[in-house]
Amino acid sequence: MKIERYQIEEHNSKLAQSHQRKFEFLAQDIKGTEDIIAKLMKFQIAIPSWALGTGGTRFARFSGGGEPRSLEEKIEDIGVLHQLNQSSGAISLHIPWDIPENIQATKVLAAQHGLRFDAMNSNTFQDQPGQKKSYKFGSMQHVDKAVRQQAIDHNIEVIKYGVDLGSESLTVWLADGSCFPGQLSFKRAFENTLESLQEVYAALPEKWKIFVEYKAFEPNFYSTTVGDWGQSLLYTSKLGPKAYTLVDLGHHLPNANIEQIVSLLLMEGKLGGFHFNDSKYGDDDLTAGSVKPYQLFLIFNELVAGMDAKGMDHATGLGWMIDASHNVKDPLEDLLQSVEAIMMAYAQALLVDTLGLEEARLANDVVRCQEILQHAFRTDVRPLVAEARLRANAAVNPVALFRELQIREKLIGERGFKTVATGL
Ligand SMILES: [Mn+2]
Repeated sequence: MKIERYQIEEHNSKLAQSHQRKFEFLAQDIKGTEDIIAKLMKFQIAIPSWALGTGGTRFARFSGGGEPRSLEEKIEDIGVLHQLNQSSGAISLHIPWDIPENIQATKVLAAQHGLRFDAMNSNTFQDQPGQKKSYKFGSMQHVDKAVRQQAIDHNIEVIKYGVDLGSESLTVWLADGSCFPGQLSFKRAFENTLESLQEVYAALPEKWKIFVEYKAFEPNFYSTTVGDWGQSLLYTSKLGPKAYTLVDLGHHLPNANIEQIVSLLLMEGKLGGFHFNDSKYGDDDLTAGSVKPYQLFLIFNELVAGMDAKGMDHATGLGWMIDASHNVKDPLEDLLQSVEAIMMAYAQALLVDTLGLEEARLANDVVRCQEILQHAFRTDVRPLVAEARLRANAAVNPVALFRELQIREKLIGERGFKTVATGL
């Protein structure tokens, strides 16, 4: 499924007048509009291969129609998203859910859709068919070296697939932990995990990064072996310069100050990647910006400030990815909404009067600090983000065009009603 260029142009010309009016009105009050638009056009967010189908809850999964049945169809779906917004130019693969059968063909297909391969994701949180040892009691933390070795070997295999595809990073998320007090020694679990990670680290090619993702808890957990940013930072500091902490927005305890975490990790040069989603309670994997858009803006404000302080390129300095699950929405529409919300938070952060904020902070002018931040947050930046899309030959309104072109109906026509994408 590919969108024709004229279809995007027709859509854009219908909206041209109203868009132009809104954009010009907004641009009058913004300093450095062209610079902001250039940054927005460069910023790309990787789409995870597992977010293209309907996700499951702990109890059920209600699959939608026309879901991708293979890695090729997943790449095609992200290609459609990228055509619509020109901001989703990367795919993040999960092994073993998405093992490429023909590496060369997979690379060619991705290139045809303008996509590169972002971080590779390993999986030691499930037992796979034919697997010798079970991860029931953990993987890298396991008391049995043979289980740990299996987890290490798997991660090294994932790196090899990544090398072949042109990826340059590995994300490790472990569901290791315990369900009951006394079940494991915290110290031994940490030491075993560190030793396992060290073996994976040793297998990283030059230029590669390893991201250690943390998560506060699973619903049945008593302890988590990589439970918060402190534990992740401890692992990544001990591992070495290629190891970084990855922040997944949904992996914190309620009310955690994520923007502060982000700021300090950046200060230490240890923030590597980001997983976007939103939640009301914990790890709900909802659409980015759908519940707490102000928090998303505050996080971006710290990201931009921290990256600028270190002279990092916003687009390439960190790994940007969505990690979400779609239970009631069309996954592709949901991903378009997530990308839009991320771009808006980024655009708002670029509007912040950083010099004024710094002055106000040093003068203890708390009111002024709030005025500056909220002025940026309350600016309707949608025309700015749409202008960036327009200039990149994407759609002024991606969700509207997705519906106008009846893309889901066409995918159902091609793939059928009863399709289930691989993943959770
Ligand atoms: Mn994640």
